[in-house]
Amino acid sequence: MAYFPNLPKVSYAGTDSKGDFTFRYYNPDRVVLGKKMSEWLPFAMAWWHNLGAAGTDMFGGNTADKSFGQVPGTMEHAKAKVEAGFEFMQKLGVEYFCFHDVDLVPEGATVQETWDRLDEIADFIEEKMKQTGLKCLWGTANMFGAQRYMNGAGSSNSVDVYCCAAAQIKKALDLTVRFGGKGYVFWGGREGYETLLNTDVRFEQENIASLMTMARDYGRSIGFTGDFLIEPKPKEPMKHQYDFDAATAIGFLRQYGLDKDFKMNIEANHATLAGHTFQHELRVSAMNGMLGSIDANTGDYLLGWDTDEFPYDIYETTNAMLEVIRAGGLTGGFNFDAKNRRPSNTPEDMFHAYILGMDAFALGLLKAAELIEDGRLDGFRAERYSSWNTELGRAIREGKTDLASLAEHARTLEGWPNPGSGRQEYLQRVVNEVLFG
Ligand code: XUL
Ligand code: CO
Repeated sequence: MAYFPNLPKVSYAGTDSKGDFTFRYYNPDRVVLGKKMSEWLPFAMAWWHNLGAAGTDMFGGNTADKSFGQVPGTMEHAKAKVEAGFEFMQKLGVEYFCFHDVDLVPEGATVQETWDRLDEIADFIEEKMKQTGLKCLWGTANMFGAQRYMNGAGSSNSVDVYCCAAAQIKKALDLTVRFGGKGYVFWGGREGYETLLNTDVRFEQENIASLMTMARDYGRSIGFTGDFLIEPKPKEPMKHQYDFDAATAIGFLRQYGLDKDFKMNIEANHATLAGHTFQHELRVSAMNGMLGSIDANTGDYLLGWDTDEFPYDIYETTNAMLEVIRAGGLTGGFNFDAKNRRPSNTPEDMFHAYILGMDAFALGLLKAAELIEDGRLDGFRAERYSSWNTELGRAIREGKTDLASLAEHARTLEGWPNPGSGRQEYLQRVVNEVLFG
C-alpha cells in the first residue's frame, strides 16, 4: 500500500528545473571538496515531527491527518507509521531516521508492556531496513512527556522516576544498537528547574552525570561504538535547562569525565534561544573536538520559543556549512528536527518541507565550499593574526614568556600599537558576492 500515492520520487533536476517536486541543488553524487554531497549531508527524518506532529498547538487541535489509515494509539497505527516513514524517506532520498522510544509505539501501562511493544515494532523496522537499505542516525528516550517526568528524569526528586528513566535509556540503547544507529542523544527536556526555591542544583547535576555514566557503560557493554550526544537547549520546557548551550554542556562533560564518549548534537533553534547564532554553537563544539551531529531546523527571530521550522535562510546554512567543512564533516548527520507550519497540512507540504531543507543545506554546502576556495575570508583571517608569527608571538604561544618580560616589551614600544581594521563590511561583501554573484 502507498501512503503518498500522488507524490513522486524526488530527484535532482538542476537549477533550471521548474518542477515542484525536484531538487535544484541537492545532487547526492556531486563531489564537493573531495566528498560526495550525500557524504557531507547525511540527512535524517525525525520520526516525531514527520510521522507524529499533526499541527496541534496551545490554541487548537490537529490540522493535518497523520493517522495513515489507522486508529492512533494502536500497534496497527505504529506499523502504518513505519511503512509511511520508509516510503517517505525512499521518495525523498533521505537515508536515515531518528526516533524516541515512544515515537515508535504507544506507551503501555508498565515498563514491561512498553518493552514488548518496542520489540514487536523493532522486528518490523529491522525488516524494512533490510529491504530498503535505510539506516538509523540516532535514537533517544522521551523522558520529558509523561507525567512522571514533570520534575525531571535524571534530575528527578524521586528515585523511582530516576529508575524509570534508566529503564527507558536501556531499552532505547538496545534498539539503537539493533538498528546500527550512529549516535544516542540526551536532550534534557525537563532536566532543569522552574524555581531555585525547591531545587538542589548540585545534587541534580551529579545524578544526571551518574545516569549518563551508567548509560555510557551499558552502551559500550552491548557493543555501541557510536557517539553519545548532548543536545543543548537553554529553556523550554523548563525555565532553566542545565544543558544551556554547548559551552555549558562541554564543561559539564569534562567535570564528570564523560568528554571522551560524548559530543554535541547542535540544534539551530536551540542556539538562537540561548542568544547565540547556530554558527557559534557549531564553532564552540568543533574547536573542542565535539561536533557530532546537527538538528537541522531554524527558529523565528521574533518569537522566544522553539518553533522548529525547516531551514530556509541561505546565509545561515552557508555559515553552518563553513563550520562543518572546516571540522572535516560530522560523525553524525543532519536530522530535520522540524515540522510543517500548522496551516501547511497536506502530504504535499511534507514533501515541500524536506525539499526546502535539503536544498537549503545543499546550497549552503556549495556556497561554503566556494567561500573556502575563494580564499579571501581565510586569507584575511590569517593576515589579521599575522603579528603572532613573530619570535615574540611564538614564545607567548609556547608558554615561554612571563608577564614582566611582556610588560617590558610594551614599555619600550613607541606610542600605542594599532591592531588594524577588522574589515567586517568588506568580508560581508565577499560573502554576498559569492552568494549572489
Ligand atoms: C526538543 C528537541 C527534541 C530532541 C530529541 O526541543 O529538539 O526533539 O531533538 O529529544
Ligand atoms: Co532537537
